[in-house]
Amino acid sequence: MKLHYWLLAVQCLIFSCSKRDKPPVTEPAPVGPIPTQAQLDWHDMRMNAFIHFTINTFTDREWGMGSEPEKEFNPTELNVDQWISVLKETGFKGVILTCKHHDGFCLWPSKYTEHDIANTPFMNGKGDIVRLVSDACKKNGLKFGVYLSPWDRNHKDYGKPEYVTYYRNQLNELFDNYGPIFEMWFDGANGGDGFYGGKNETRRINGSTYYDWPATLDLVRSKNPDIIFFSDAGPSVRWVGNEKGLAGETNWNNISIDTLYAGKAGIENLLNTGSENGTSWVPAETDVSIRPGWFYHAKEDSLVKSPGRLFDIYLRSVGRGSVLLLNVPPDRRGLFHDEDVKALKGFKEMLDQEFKTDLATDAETEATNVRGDNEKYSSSNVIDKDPETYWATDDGVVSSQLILKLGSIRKIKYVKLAEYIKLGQRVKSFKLIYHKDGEWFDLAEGTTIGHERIVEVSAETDAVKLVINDSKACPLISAIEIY
Ligand code: FUL
Repeated sequence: MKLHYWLLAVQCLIFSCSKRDKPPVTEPAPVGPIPTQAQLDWHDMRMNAFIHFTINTFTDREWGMGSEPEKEFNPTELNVDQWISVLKETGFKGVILTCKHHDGFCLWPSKYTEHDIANTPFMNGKGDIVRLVSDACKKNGLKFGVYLSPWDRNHKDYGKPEYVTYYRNQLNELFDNYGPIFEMWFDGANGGDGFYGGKNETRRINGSTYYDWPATLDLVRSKNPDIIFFSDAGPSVRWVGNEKGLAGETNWNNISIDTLYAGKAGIENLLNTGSENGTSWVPAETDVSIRPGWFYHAKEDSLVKSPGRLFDIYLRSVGRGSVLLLNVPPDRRGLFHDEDVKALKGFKEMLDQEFKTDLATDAETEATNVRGDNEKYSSSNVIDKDPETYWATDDGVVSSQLILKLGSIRKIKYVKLAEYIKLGQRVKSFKLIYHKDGEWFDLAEGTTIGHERIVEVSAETDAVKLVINDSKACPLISAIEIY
């Protein structure tokens, strides 16, 4: 054999031995509950809009009694395309419409009640706002969702089993005729007093048993298996525990929901933070209104949240791993008011401006531990803009560091972090430090990361280090962006 063949053979032997010495790298095992594909898609929507519109808009109330005459409902310049095109332009991916609020008035002509749009002057009783919104969403590529209040202050049977049948009949109407519907909102509010077919009394129900939710959920799932159910207790997504636009600084997608139900008192803090060892994946949805009230009131025109406040809410909701559900209520004309449109446009400009250039895209990355020393789990996965790749450490390595060298001194304002949540939420505690003139300084610290964590920072630096202090299992980081 010629010499170079010998050399080649020896090289192959060395290569195969070294390969044999290193155990093959395995994919990290999932930890705790993991999201369904429908929940993952919901997380990725980031921003949805709530639309509160009913007779309340015309009577200047937040909660109608259920006795309001249908003729009160009369938007004179209704233009649903204006609502949906403004929402699309300003970055919203889905819309949830109050098809029926607590007062029981229906925005579609329902076979099961007279207290609906068919008995109003609007389009001489021929209008159907659920249809218009669902169509406009389809046309503009937004997803459509429905709010159907379980509490009904108009219905004579509210509190009896007959009403639950009525409620399910209406769900059938909505899901059979107005789909696809991506999210269904079950409001936990049950105030007690109401019109109730003229009885004008207080009716109390047992929130944990009256509605028999499991049967209702089965009914809806038989029509749309991927439906996202919102209620205080999920099962798909949970209430964030307040209406201020504030997700928990610590925000676990995990929570144990067996003892929870919509409207249960005293669980706000638990809903806000979730729990590290919760047994189900039920992420928090952050609902908040652009105005003080949920419905339009002319006296609140000067109180529309400014672009800066909306941006702040974004940081404290989406930036804490939640999805923002921002309510924008149409006015009596049936249009989004100029003040709201102005605020939404300003908010979008701020988002575009603040997150314009990701300074991490060309960074040089290096980690103290890479799973199996394998390229597949390389630190550079955090900057490749591919949500399917991630940096991972070896099993058992729950504290680790990843450095991003920026190449030159840059002024930075935000660091965005993301976990690869398909395999469960893991990080419990992290720190950011930055480099300047040969020294390292503290930048920020936090607890959970989840779908996305936006950390506000302020520094001039040429390198940033993510220090994972603790994690439920080896951390899986899919993205780091620096602005
Ligand atoms: C609450 C309701 O009582 C409010 O009117 C509003 O619909 C809000 C989103 O949920 O529970």
